[in-house]
Amino acid sequence: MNELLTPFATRPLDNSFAPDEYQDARAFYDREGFVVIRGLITRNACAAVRDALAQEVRPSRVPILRQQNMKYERNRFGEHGLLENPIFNVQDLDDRSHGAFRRAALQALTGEAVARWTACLLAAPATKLIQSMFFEAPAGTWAHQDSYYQDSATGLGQCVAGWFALEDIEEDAGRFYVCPRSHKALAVIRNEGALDFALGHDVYKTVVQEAIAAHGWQLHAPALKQGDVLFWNSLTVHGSFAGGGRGASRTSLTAHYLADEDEMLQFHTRIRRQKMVTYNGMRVGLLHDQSRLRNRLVRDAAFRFPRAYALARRAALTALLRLPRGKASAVVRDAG
Ligand SMILES: O=C(O)CCC(=O)C(=O)O
Repeated sequence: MNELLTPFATRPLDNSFAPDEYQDARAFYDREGFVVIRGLITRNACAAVRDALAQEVRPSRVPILRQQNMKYERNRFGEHGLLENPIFNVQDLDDRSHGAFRRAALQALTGEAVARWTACLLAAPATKLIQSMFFEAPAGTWAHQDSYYQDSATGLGQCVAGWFALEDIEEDAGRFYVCPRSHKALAVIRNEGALDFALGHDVYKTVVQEAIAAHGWQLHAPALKQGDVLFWNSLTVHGSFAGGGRGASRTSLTAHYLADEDEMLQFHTRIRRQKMVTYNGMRVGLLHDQSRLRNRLVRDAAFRFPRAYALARRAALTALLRLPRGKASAVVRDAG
């Protein structure tokens, strides 16, 4: 197990709060860069996502955009039968093939209790969901600040994300970790120059590792039970551990939220406007909406010709990230 001992390890309840402890939890979040809210999602809501996964997602052969490589892939199952390629943006899934799963996931991510918490942590009257992911197998996600990929156009650090445990997460299931207080201790590592996403992503990952070592940060991975949500700031360094090899699952969703009137800043470069839908009264941003024929044609081409798609995507990103900053931030694209 690669989880390190942390100052919190002997006081495990210190980082977690009940769903009505707004003031104390907010103060903790501001200071530490994360907070755990216990039992925010109902057991029924967690079960609904797991059931739809079993009945609808698992048997499907439809290619889906994946979190780890931004490629359209069919489901891949490991030796223990867990879904190995995490899903990127559940809200983009096509209702015809994945409607029950999409609805159940959005129900969990946009429910009233969650909306109250994201509003509290962002000190905003209302919030919107701009990005999400779904995991079943351990992912071993590299340490990063979300800000490098997306953040708030109003100000870096004004985006909050949540890790939603849809079952009890065992110690060797590839737990999610944060580096407490890193949101204040570390200057934002910018998505530019030798570190840019198009050509310098691996350099970026190394630089984050070096920052963790240089600061002597502990990787703090709270034990999350079904229904718990860990919220963190877009400047907080975080990632997840590799699994222990026993086949323990980490069925979970993550989601990133902004104040409703804010816009997504992508790659520290451009404001990325999104097509918005409303779910449960919360606005939800789409990026690759699979209900649109045009996006399904792109998906099918990307699936059939993955190398050509990856090259075209990299060329487009390189062009965008190498534009002078002023010009790039003026690039405003409609998406969805
Ligand atoms: O749980 C994981 O493996 C990574 C999640 C994450 O980094 C994110 O949602 O930003």
